[in-house]
Amino acid sequence: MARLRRKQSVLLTIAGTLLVLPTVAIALTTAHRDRAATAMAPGDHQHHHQHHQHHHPTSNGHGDHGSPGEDHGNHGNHSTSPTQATLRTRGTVAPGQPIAIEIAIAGADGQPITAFETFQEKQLHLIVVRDDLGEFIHVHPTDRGDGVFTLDLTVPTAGNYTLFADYKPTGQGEQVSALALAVPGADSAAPRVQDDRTRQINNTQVDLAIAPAPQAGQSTTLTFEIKDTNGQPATDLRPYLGERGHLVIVRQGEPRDRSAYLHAHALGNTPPHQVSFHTQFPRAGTYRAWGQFQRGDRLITADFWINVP
Ligand SMILES: [Cu+2]
Repeated sequence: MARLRRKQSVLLTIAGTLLVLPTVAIALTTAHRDRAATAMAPGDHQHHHQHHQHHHPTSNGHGDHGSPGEDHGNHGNHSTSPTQATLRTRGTVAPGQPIAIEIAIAGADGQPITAFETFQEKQLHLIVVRDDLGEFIHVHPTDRGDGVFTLDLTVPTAGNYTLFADYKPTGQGEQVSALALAVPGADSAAPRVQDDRTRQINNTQVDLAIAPAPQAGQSTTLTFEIKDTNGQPATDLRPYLGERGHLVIVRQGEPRDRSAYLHAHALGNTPPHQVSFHTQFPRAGTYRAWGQFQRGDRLITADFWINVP
């Protein structure tokens, strides 16, 4: 990753995937001092592909490979098409100030995808995580209507970030695209891994229980208990984005593709102050989980580190 800073460039890596299909990946590089928008030319795919592979040397079986054209040739018998997402930034990319970003969604044929299903009240959910898991942002870019989503994104600290765009083109399943964004600046302090299972956020206490104990490849259930700091169960939990809560889990380390991202859906049949999520950690590693819950008019984000052997 330090390689990026030495080159003083912003690397924008684009990986669009379908859930079970191999990833279609595109990457492009642009000098960060270039204030002009960087457009992707169709012929650029091959040129930048090698750079992308270099950046993600440990792609797994679902990892990044091939240009959209190659993918179509190799997997043309699938009934749905993979999508590709392209990240563009305008202006200066720096911490603490808005970064104008555009995320363009296209089909394998390169044509923009303009129709998206609303799920969890939005058409695109964007989870922004610093690659050492030190920062987490959950935002919803605006659909411009032409296959491009826009947002002014402010990240608090410098570093290498991955943007996980979660969306459903109409008639297709949920898709997750991983997009890399390098934010130049002073090195950020590495986050402290805490393995306790209690968080206090203002007057709210959130306890996490995981049963059975997490293990790579095994299903497990994460249950969050939301209480007042005096121990009384919360009675004012409301739906957040149409569900009892949201849970995003991201794995530390390479590869920074969609395989690092887990998004679980809340189960319905739990007591009013508990929210449970069923998930499976696909591989061993260090993960960080962010549970988000609406208490009255306040959004609570409770984070926990999870070591998966
Ligand atoms: Cu969202």
